[in-house]
Amino acid sequence: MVKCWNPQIEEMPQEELQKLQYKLLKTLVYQLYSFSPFYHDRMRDHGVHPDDIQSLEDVARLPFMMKSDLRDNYPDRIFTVPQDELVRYHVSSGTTGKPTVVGYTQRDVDNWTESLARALSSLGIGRGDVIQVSYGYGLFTGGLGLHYGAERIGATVVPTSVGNTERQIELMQDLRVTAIACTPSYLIHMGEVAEKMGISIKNDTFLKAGILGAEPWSEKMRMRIEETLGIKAFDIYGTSELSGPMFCECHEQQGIHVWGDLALIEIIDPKTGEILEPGERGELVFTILQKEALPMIRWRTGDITTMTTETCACGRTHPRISRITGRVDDMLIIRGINVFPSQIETALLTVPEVSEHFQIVVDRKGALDDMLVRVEVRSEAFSDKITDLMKIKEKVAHRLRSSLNVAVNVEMVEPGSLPRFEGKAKRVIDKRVM
Ligand code: DLL
Repeated sequence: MVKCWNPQIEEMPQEELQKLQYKLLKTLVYQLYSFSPFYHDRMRDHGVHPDDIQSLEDVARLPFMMKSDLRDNYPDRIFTVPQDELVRYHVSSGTTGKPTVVGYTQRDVDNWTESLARALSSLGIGRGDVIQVSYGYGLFTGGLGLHYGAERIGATVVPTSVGNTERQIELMQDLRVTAIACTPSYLIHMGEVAEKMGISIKNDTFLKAGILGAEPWSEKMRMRIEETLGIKAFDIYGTSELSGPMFCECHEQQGIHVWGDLALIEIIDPKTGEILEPGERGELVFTILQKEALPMIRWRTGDITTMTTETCACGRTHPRISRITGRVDDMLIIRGINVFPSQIETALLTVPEVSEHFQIVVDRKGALDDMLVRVEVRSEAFSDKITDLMKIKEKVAHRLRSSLNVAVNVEMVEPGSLPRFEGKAKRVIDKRVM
C-alpha cells in the first residue's frame, strides 16, 4: 500500500474539500479586489464584485487570464507583494516574444514543494530512493521544483540537470538511482546513449520509475518506455505560471491528481469559454487558491485535456486530469482537418518497425497545406533493401491516413538521423509561419 504524504488533505471527503475551496476562493477574490489594482480593474471592467461569489460555481463569473496579461505587465506589474518578500524568480523561455516572470514568496515555494512531496509519495517514492533530476536547473522550473520535492520526502537527490548524457548514465549506475525525472524525449535519448555504451537501463541499473513531463507524450510512448527500459513511467504536469511541475499520476496511473486545496480547475470550450462537463475534452483553466506573489485567477493554460471528480482507486479524493493531448495553439489544420502532433505519435507507435523519433514539416503548396512526416526506422528493421523500406513506408502512411483522415507524405529516415532533445522536444517545423 502506497502511503499518502498528507492523508488528511489527500483523502479529505469531497464535500469538505469543496467547502475548503470555496472558502479559499472567496478570500482570494476579496483580497485581490481590495489590494491588487490589476485584479480590481479586471473585475470592475467585467462587472463582477467579490459579493457575487456565492458558491464554487460562481468562479465562472470571474474574467479569464492569459499569457498576454503576463507579457503586457512584464516583468512584475501583476505581483501582489513587494520585491523584498520574494525569495525567488523563475523565467519562462517565451517562445513567442517576451518571456514571462514568476515570483515566489517563501510560502509559495513551500506550497509548491508540498505539492511535489505529495505527488512523489503517491507514486511510491520515498526515503531510501535515489532520484536523478535531469530537468534543467536554473530559470526553468523543472530542476529546482523536483529537487525540493524529492528532498522534502527524504529521498536522495542527484542533481544532474540536462546534458552530458554519458556521465548521467554512469552516475545512474554508480549511485544506484531508482527514479529519474526528465522529459520523456530525453529519457528515450538516454536509453539509446546507454545502449551505445553497452549498458542496458533495464538490466544493468536499479531504475524503477520515470517522472516524465514538460511536453506532450502519448500512452503508446509510455508503453514503449516501460517496455524498453523496464520501469514504470509516470506523467507529471505543471506550468511555470502555476509555480512549475506540481501534479502527477499516482501508482494507479489513472490520471494526474490536481490538489484541490491548492488549485481549482475547470475545462472550457476554447472557442466560447463555456464550462464543459466532466469527461468532455477542452482547455484546462486554473485558479491557484494559495499563491502569494503572483495569484492566478482562471488562468487559461492552452492545454487540452479532460477532468474527472471521481475518487481514484488509490483513495485520493481530489480531481484528476487525463493526459494532455495537445495545446490549443499546437493544432495543425491540414486541408481543413484538425491534426494534433500527439495523434501522429500514437499512430506511428502502432508500427513496430519505426522508432519514437519523428518530425513533422508543414508547408503550403499553392493554396493547399502539405504535411510531411519524417520517421526513423528502428535499427533492427533497417535494411538496404528498397522493397522492405517501401513496405514499412506504406504501412506508416496507411496508419496515419486512417487515424488522421487526411493523406500525409511520409519519409523514412535512417536510425539516429533526426535531432535528439535534452529538454522539451521540438517536433513540428511549420514553414507556413517562417
Ligand atoms: O514545463 C513545467 C514542468 C516541468 C512540467 C517539469 C513537468 C515537468 P513551462 O515551461 O511553463 O513549464 O511549460 C508548460 O508544458 O502548458 C504544457 O503545454 C506543457 N506540459 C507540461 N507538462 C506536460 C505534460 C513546465 N505532462 C507547458 N504533458 C504546459 C503534456 C505538458 N504537456
